Amino acid sequence: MKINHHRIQDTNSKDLKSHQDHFDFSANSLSKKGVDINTIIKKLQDFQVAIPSWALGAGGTRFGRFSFYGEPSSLEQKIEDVGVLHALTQTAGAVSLHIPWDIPQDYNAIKDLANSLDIKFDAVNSNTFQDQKKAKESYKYGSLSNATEAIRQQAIQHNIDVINIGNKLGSKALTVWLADGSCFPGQNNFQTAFQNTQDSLKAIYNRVPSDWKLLIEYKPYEPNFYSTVIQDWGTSLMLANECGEKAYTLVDLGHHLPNSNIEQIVSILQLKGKLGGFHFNDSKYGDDDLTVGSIKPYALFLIFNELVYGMENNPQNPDLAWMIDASHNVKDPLEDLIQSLEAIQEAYAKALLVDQAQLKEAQLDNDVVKCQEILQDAFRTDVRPLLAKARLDRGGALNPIKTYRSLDIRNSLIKERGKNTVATGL
Ligand code: PSV
Ligand code: MN
Ligand code: MN
Repeated sequence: MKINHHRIQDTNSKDLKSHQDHFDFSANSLSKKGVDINTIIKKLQDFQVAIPSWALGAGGTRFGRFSFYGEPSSLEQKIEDVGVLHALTQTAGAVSLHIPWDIPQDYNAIKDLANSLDIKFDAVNSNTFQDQKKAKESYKYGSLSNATEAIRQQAIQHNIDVINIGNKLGSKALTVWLADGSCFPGQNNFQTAFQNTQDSLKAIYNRVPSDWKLLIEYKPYEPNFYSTVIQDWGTSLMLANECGEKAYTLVDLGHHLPNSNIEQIVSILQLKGKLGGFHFNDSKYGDDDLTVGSIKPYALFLIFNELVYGMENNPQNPDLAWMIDASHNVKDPLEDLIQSLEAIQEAYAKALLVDQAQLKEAQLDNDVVKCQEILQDAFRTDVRPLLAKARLDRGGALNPIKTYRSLDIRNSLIKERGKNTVATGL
């Protein structure tokens, strides 16, 4: 399924006049404040977020899964779905694959398809949290941290295989997320588990191509509920430092204990030049993987404020691998991803509005009230007309959800793929 760009333009035409009015109003008021609108629009257009292959089907929970029908059941179909998202939003120009769920059969055909939809291959993700069919060893008690050498070796080899697959597609990063840990006190020796993980990661790192990054993701709990080997950003940073300069920490918004100051974490990692990737989602309680910005939009804005500061002031930190990491049970996954993409762009645009020079001055004056006013003034600005303009100029939809619905895309997918589709995923 491929969206015809003319159909997007047709849908846009009905809303062009009201968009123009809203845009003119925003552009005028922001210009009066000295904001360079065109630079912001260009930055929004350049900001591309990878869609994970596992978010395109209804995710479900361990209690059940309710299909949305017409979900993709092959890698080709997953890439086509990302193509739909990208055509509408113009901000989903990459896909992140999970191996072995997404092993390509025909590399050239997959690359051609992605190319035709203007989609790049972002970080590849390894999977040592599930046992695979025909695997000799089990990861029930851990993978890279396991006390048994043969199990560690199998997990190391899997990561090397993932690098080789990613290399053939043009990926430039390997993301390692480990479920390793323990469920009960005494089950594991913390030091041995950490040391094994460090040694295993180093063995993988030695096989990372020179123009690649190794992204090390952390998470405090789940699926293990007593301890997790790579539990927090400090542990991830220690491991990245041990591995070397191509290794970085990856921050997933859902992987923190309640009330953690994530904006401070990303800020310090950038200062140290060690923030490599970012997984967007939102949560109320834990790793809920909810739609980005649906629960804590102000926190997301504060995080973006630090990311923007880092992108402008920390040349020691590389470009980040941006990805949405969410899975859903009750929404059409494509609609949900459109909402997430919009929330990301919105937080980014608002962070770009923060007057950094004024903020610095207010900080030096210890004018706490003014500091807060500067941030909240940016946060309270309606930037949606800027986002719409950024999309429109690239051929995207003025209102992606509305266009998705008026083009009846889900029903076309159901007609094409049928009802009984099963997407590979969590
Ligand atoms: C784990 O909760 C996680 O967020 C990691 O990023 C994984 O790669 C992803 O989910 C899906 O496996
Ligand atoms: Mn993640
Ligand atoms: Mn997660």
